[in-house]
Amino acid sequence: MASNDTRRHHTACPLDCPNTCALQVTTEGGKLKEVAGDAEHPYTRGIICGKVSRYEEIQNGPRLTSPLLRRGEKGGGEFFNIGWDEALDIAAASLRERMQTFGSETVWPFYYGGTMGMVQRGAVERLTHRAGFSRIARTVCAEVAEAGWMAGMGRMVGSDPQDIAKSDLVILWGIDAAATQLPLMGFVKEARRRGAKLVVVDPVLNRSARMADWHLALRPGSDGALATAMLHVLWRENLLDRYYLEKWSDWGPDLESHLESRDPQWAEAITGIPAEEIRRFARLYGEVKAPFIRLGMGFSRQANGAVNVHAVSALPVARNAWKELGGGALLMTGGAFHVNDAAVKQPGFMKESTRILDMSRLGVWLTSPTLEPPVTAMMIFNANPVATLPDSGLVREGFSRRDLFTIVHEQVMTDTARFADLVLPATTFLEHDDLYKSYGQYSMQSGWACLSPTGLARSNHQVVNALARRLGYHDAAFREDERTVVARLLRDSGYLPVAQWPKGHWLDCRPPREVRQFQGGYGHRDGRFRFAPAWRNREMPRFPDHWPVNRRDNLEEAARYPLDFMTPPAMEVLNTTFLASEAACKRLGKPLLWLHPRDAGPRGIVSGDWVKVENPLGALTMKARVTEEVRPGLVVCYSNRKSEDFPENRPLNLLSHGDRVAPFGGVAFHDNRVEVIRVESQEEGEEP
Ligand SMILES: Nc1nc2c(c(=O)[nH]1)N[C@H]1C(S)=C(S)[C@@H](COP(=O)(O)OP(=O)(O)OC[C@H]3O[C@@H](n4cnc5c(=O)[nH]c(N)nc54)[C@H](O)[C@@H]3O)O[C@H]1N2
Ligand SMILES: Nc1nc2c(c(=O)[nH]1)N[C@H]1C(S)=C(S)[C@@H](COP(=O)(O)OP(=O)(O)OC[C@H]3O[C@@H](n4cnc5c(=O)[nH]c(N)nc54)[C@H](O)[C@@H]3O)O[C@H]1N2
Ligand code: SF4
Ligand SMILES: [Mo]
Repeated sequence: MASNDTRRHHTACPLDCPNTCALQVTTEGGKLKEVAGDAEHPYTRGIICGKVSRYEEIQNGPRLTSPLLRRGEKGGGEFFNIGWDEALDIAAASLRERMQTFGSETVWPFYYGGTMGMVQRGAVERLTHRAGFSRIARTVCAEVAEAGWMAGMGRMVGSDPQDIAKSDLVILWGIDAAATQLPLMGFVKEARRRGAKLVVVDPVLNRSARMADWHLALRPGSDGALATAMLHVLWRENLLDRYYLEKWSDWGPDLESHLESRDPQWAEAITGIPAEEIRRFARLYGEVKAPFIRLGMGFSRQANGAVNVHAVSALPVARNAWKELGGGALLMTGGAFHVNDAAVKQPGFMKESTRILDMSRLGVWLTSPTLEPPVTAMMIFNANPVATLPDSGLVREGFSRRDLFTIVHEQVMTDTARFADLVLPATTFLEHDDLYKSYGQYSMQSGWACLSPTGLARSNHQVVNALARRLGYHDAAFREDERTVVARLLRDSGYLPVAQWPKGHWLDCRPPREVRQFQGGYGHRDGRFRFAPAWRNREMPRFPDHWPVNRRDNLEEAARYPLDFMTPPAMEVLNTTFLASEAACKRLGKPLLWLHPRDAGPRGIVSGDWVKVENPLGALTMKARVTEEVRPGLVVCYSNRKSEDFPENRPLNLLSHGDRVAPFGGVAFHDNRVEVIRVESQEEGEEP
């Protein structure tokens, strides 16, 4: 690619974002020139976010270009360059030594969402299976929302997001689509041009709520109460589809007697929304033709999140909102892709079942005196756990352990890479091949490399294969290239090879309308939606309800730490991806604590003051932004953040507790409690 020519390439956005946008990339003389949305893709329609349209800030930005070996203290971030051969020798020797002393499970490969490409993301699993390393339960993001949706529906599909354009009532529920799902908003705007109303259910007057016709600013963690009271109204006012419920659900007299007491008055006390407003919302929902609820994962990040997601998912069922195109609901689309990724992960390599460690409890595992065998080596791909996991004080303590050998494969220097013994430079999606499904729309896409690797960067796939061979595993699976794996994965899954896809770079995987809109029943064996889910956890309420298990329901803690604290995603970054770019950080600005005048006043806080935000896990100092955009009693700091952003040199998740969320684990990132105290200025306070 040495010539000076301009070329256009198709690929897909690899980031952990439901849109998985189809991209058109222009390169010139072997350099990235432009990243734009593909106008021909029916969901992307040429619209992508500002983060990725400025991808050159990462691609040509502060990239890691060579393997690095730690020089100073753990976490000090001092390294020197070494070659790949030496790096792989050191890695293999360190792993082997620990495996001999403690057994193979002492090694814990860890990965999450840096790239969502199926070949790169899951690559390390085949080595995990082959070597008998500890496995990972990937719970940090979708676990709770998935549990809530699957409990009732039994299948992870939903209405096509493109059909939002045909809806007459769009409800964004616990999702800040205007910040996190820009392409989706195109369809919302189209619906509104045709007369649809937009309702946002969110404790914060977020970007989406500012555009809405109606904003229901409920208390965090009270969505179950709101949805249950809506069911009450639909039932009492004969807005149910009785025929549909009879055929495709377990609706019955027990549920009706449960709903009896769950009226809007009851929900007002829990949600903080006036009963009359709840009644009006339920009627509107029951009376329009094609209401579409886009459920976000935002509202699942609460201790009672699964119960709340289930309760909201019951609404389209109750009135059969699925009947018309443009109606229904969507959480995620993952169930539409029947992928067999054995070619990537090689589950057959696992001789004996090895233990599975929950990623969200990484801090606990690394500091546990009793875990047997202890984790003494980690290999981290696609993730920045020091910043993104809860209880980050404990995570940091774990990574500081002298006896822990940590390998981090990264594109840029991060909070986590700083704690590595060995840092390996990673390619970007423009430099490696992969195949992408999506969790927010229904197409599969291919993405081939269009640039040469930067410096000595290598892909996840290549690093895994090279390391496997150094460890003495000579299976054919550790010799194949990425395209071969893509081809095999497609064949094993029953999909056409990429070269035969009718639309070129993407494949329409949309399930038929009666499947995605549940006109032929739900995913459970009896085909019925479950208003009474078979929750594994017996303490969970039998029917849609309010489940008071959140931080504020622990009265002792709630009294000492009187404010709810949430850390929803910021528009300018994607988790911590882009935080390595100075320009992106500038756009993001310094961390701000949003608090309501009613909470600021008694604490003597005005906008621009320095405040200390504290709870039993720690304290972080940031500036205050006094605003009515948050509810009284709620404070918010947009995420995610690196340690450097705070004078304490600790990441935002210092303040996030890591308690497991029912029923299967996951993190209640938006369910924390804090107290806020004004502190003397550390520098001239300017108005944020
Ligand atoms: N407080 C708070 N914390 C949160 C959340 C929140 O809302 N609030 N959200 C949570 C959610 S939803 C999620 S999904 C997690 C995300 O947590 P993580 O998955 O840890 O996400 P990122 O911080 O984006 O880290 C991804 C890293 O992978 C690197 N990377 C990208 N591509 C590649 C590649 O091809 N190879 C390799 N080796 N590395 C690559 C990037 O440079 C980046 O540093 O964070 C969670 N943390
Ligand atoms: N710009 C940007 N885009 C992103 C990300 C990012 O970090 N930045 N992260 C990506 C990732 S990994 C994911 S998983 C998705 C997540 O994206 P979504 O599924 O869209 O969810 P969020 O946007 O995280 O939802 C955040 C909203 O939930 C609200 N919320 C919090 N608690 C509650 C509650 O109890 N009830 C209700 N009703 N609302 C509540 C918050 O106020 C906030 O407005 O976004 C992806 N896209
Ligand atoms: S909106 Fe999401 S999928 Fe689309 S380009 Fe931006 S980060 Fe990627
Ligand atoms: Mo996520």
